[in-house]
Formats: sequence, structure tokens, C-alpha cells
Amino acid sequence: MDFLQFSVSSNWFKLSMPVEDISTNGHLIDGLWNYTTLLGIFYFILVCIGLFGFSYLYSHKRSKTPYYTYGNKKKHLFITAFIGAAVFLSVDLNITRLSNNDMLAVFWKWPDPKTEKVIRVEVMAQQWMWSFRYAGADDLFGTADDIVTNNDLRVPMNTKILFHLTSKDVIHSFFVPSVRLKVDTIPGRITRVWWDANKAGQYDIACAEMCGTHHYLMKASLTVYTEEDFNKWLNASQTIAMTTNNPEDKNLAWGWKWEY
Ligand SMILES: [Cu+2]
Repeated sequence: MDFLQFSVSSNWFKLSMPVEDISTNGHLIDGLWNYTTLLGIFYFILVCIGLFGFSYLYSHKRSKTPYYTYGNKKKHLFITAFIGAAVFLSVDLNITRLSNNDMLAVFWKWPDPKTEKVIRVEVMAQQWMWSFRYAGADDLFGTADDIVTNNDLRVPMNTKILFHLTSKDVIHSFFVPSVRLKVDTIPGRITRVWWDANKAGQYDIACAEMCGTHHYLMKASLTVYTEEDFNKWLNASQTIAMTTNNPEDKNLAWGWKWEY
């Protein structure tokens, strides 16, 4: 019985932890998350010490004479300003600085398909599914040989994958916990995200924006292949697409011309 309880609780602990990070840059997000959490705990403890410490020090037993303060003495103003500035500098400004650095140095350094190897994918979100489009043999999007999959994204590992995303109906959010990335998909607008995964396997994609009654069903699978396996899959899918894609099929016609 003890053993059972232990396994249940350790399982809950495991469930409450983030999934394994399989990306090259996910540690930046985890670092920011840990930093924020630790500082939050630090200030929480500080506030608790103040709250319970002063309640104890100035309880009725210890100090019988009431003492009135308006908090407007120089000393009070200074202490208040100091605490406020410490929180603002160490939490707000520092998080802004760290995340801004990461955005500029990594997440907004868009891979350039003209100069390096990049797999490009167009993503269309709709109530309630994800569609993915690869350019196919002609390297152009929105043409008859495109490879289109539903709720099934497959990419190679150790390669930069660049996504251009949009939505057919309402705002959705493309969320891939295993690479620590999330980006909104917005009707009439194209958003971008890129990653480089380094571990083959199968992972989850979810919608992270409350988008309607079946929002919770908006789940897709991500398969990260070795490069060899990915090429095999791509070639096989290309053959299928060439023979079965119907140019009249309106469900297939959502692709757009890729712009950099
Ligand atoms: Cu959604």
C-alpha cells in the first residue's frame, strides 16, 4: 500500500513537471521560467517573514500600547521606494532584458532558406484541427504537388524548421511544449516560428487559445525523424500527393505563396 501511494504521488509529481525539452534553444525558456519562479518564491518568503514576523513582534501580548503611523516619514518613504525599486529591477526589468536578449539573439534570428538548409512548413489552423503543408518537388507552395497533412506534422531532427502560420476562422495558438514554443495563428495575418529539434520521437501539439467548444480536441502529433527517415517519408508522401491530390478539392486549396 505504501508503495502504491508512493508511485501515485511520484507520478503526480512527474505529471506536474514540463515534458522533456528536445530543442536546441528550449533551455532559454526554461531558464527564464526558473529565474521568474525562484525570484517569486524569494519575495514570497520575504513578504511572509514581514507579515508573520511583525504580527508576532507587535502582538497584543508584546506591545500593549498602540502606535499610530501614517507611513509618511522620510524613513518609511525610503524603505517603500527601495523595496519597490528592488522588485522592479530584479524581476520586471531583468526578465524584460533576458527575454529581449533571447528574442534578438535566437528566436527572431529567422533561418534563411536561401543560404542554409531549412524545412519550410505552412500551417493552417481552423476549428478544430491543424493542417500542415510542405512545398513538394517544385519547392513552391500552393501548387498541385504540395504535401498536405492533417493533425500530423513530421520533421527531421538537427534541421531548422521554419513555420509560417495563419488561421481560417478565429485566433488559435500553435503550442509545442517539447520545443518550448507557442505562437498565435491569426486570421488574415501570417505569424512565424522556427525550431531545431535534436531528439527523434513522437510529441504533442496543442492549441493554447480558447477557440470554441471543441478547443480541447485541437491536438496534433509531431513526429521528429532522423534525416534519413524523414527523407523516406517525404519521398513516399510526395508520390502519394502527386497521384491523389485533386486540384478541384477546396479543402486542399488553402496554401499561399511563401514570402520571406
Ligand atoms: Cu484552437
